[in-house]
Amino acid sequence: MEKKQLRIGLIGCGFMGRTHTNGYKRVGDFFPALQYRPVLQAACARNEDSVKAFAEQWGYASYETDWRKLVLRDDIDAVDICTPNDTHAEIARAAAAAGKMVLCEKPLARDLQESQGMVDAIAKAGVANTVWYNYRRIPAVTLAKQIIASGKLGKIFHYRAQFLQDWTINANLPQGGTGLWRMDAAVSGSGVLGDLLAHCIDTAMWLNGGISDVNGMTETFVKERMHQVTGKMQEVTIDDACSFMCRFNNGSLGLFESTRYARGHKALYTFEINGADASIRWDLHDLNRLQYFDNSDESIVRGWRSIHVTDGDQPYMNKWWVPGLGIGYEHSFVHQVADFLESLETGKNCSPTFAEAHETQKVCQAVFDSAHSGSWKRTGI
Ligand code: SOE
Repeated sequence: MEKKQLRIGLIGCGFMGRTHTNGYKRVGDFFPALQYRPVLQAACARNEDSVKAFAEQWGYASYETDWRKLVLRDDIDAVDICTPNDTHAEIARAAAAAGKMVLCEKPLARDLQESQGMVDAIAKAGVANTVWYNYRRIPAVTLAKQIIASGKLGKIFHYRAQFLQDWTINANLPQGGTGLWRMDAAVSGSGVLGDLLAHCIDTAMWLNGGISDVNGMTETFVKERMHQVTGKMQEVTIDDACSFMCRFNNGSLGLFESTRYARGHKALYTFEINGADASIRWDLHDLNRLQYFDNSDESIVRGWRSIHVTDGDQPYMNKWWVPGLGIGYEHSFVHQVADFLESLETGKNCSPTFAEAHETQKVCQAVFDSAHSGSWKRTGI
């Protein structure tokens, strides 16, 4: 069958540029029934040498050094934004106005005002859109969603999540500039709140519904760092650590923690949900497994089951190898591409849309406001 082309214009050729491109390249081989096929039409970054090298290495047909030119090109159907957070809003608005589909890396924006503008621009243009909260599409996490939706957990009491890293403990690590823009709040909007907790919040609201009230705290452990761009010692304005407690609309209580100061942890995302009848637990370092406790099991064998989510009946797994053989982090991006392409066939949204990611932004904003005021804040969700 002749495939319909989806010509991709990728902006930003760093870590996320690679994960997304790998998704575009792999999807056709592993999801052959899809009607659409991504075409690597153009890559874009400011530095000509590096974008040229990236385009050659990954197989893009052309490259640009100015994103404004890229979003206006007639031979681009979808713009994929993999740039630092301070550019997401402007690029997304321009791409939508040019009638392009828009895929955007998380977090959607630096703050609520920016993300609202993006949601409005997308709605006005009526273009297909999605935000890369990739962890939803790890099969064990998608299975958790299915188990919860089936009602097996019963009434939910608790939701607990952590995202722990340790890469900024060294006080001599500079801030700002290439590779370190996540350390500069002017560019990133926030520290671990937008970078790590946003993932936890996205998964949590997908699994357990809206978060209504939050009470948060933040800390910046290293107060000054050399800024790579200015060459000067400057105040650090990101949150190095951020935790919050919250209430969900379904009556359950939540506890969330993220930090870049948990020595020994490189990227440990975990969550646990406790219901009246069953509990679920997941750990990124053992991503093919879902831990499941079902209180209705016969008492002599009752205990935590460790489900190896690699069977063809389980989400996405009939597309990969044979039961028992695991997959990895990169597959979550392949799955998101597959779901986006499928959404173009069905006309249904590919979740999370910009509007859904804006809800995550509302929680982040409320946590930020709470941490700065020392009081509970409503999210408005
Ligand atoms: C930061 O270190 C980071 O790469 C985040 O930006 C990603 O979103 C997260 O998935 C892993 O950690």
